[in-house]
This record gives sequence, C-alpha cells and structure tokens, in this order.
Amino acid sequence: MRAPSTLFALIAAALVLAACGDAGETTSYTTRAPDSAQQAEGADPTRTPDSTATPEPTPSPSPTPTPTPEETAAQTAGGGKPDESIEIVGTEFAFEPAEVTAEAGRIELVLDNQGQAPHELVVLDTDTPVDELPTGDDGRAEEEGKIGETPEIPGGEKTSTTIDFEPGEYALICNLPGHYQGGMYGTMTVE
Ligand SMILES: [Cu+2]
Repeated sequence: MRAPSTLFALIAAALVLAACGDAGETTSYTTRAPDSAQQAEGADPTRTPDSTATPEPTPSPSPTPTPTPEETAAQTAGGGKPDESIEIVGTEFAFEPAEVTAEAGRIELVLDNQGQAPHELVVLDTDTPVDELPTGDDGRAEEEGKIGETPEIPGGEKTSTTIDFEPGEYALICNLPGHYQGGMYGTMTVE
C-alpha cells in the first residue's frame, strides 16, 4: 500500500507544481502587459521614476525620441511649424546674406557656421541701425530688444531659432566678443 500512495503523492505534487508554474507564467504576463502599454502611452506614474533614474532615453527608445523634438520645437517659440525658413551662413566675420527679407509670421532662422570659430545669431528688435549698436568693454554689443537667438555653435555645424515676426526692421548680430565689431551682423526686413 505504500508504493501506490507514494506514487500518487508524487503525481499530485507534480500536478501542483505544474499548476503553479502555469499560474506563475500567466501572472507575470498579465502584469507585464499593462506596464508596456503604459509606457507606450507615456503614462506619467510609471515613466517618471524611469526617466529620473536614467537621464538617457535608454529604457524606452521608441517612445522617448518621438516626443522630444516636438517638445523642443514647441518650447522654442509657442509651437507649430515655421511658415518660412531662412538660412544664413556665418563666417569670420560676416553673415551671408547680410540682408534678408521675409513675410511676417513664424520664421525659422538657420545659422550655418561655415567658419572656423564658434558663432551665434542674435535677433534684435531695435530702431538703432545695425552698424551703430553700442558696444561694451567686453567687445559685445548691447542686446537691447532681443527677441531670440540661436545657441553658439562651433564651425561646421548648423543651428536655428524660430521666432514669430511682426513686420519691421530687425538687426541680426553674432555677439561673441569682437564678432559684431568685426562686422558679423546683418538686417532682416519683415513685411
Ligand atoms: Cu561670430
């Protein structure tokens, strides 16, 4: 009588183990599914700890890069695509073209730094003629009326800033020390 009961116990144990195994797998799948669904939707509670723990967008490569450019563009100047894009080449020390014209609206100014030195593009809404801006001891022009600027970029790179322009005359300057005084400025006429 011992043998059959032992056998029965083994079978019963095996069944229980199998059942537990199944249950365990089912449970882990059920919990995993909502996690990935929340990440795809960008749900706040689950994502916040992730992004805080790892500043790089490693954990979810597909969702993270998609919203980032949109948010960056939106933060630049109120959101939306530019109506027009104008490219200005920067060198030592000039903008080319030095005079640009555009229709009023949302305009992206692209700075293409083809020089060796770092450059930037600062947009001033000022009545002062662009070649008569007051300068300081630091070799920079006063940025009165500044409405936007690109980041400073090294030679060989491009950057841009997007601004909502009203009709008027604007000064474009590179305000790294000495660059404006070296002649790195231009005008923008918005009609
Ligand atoms: Cu410059």
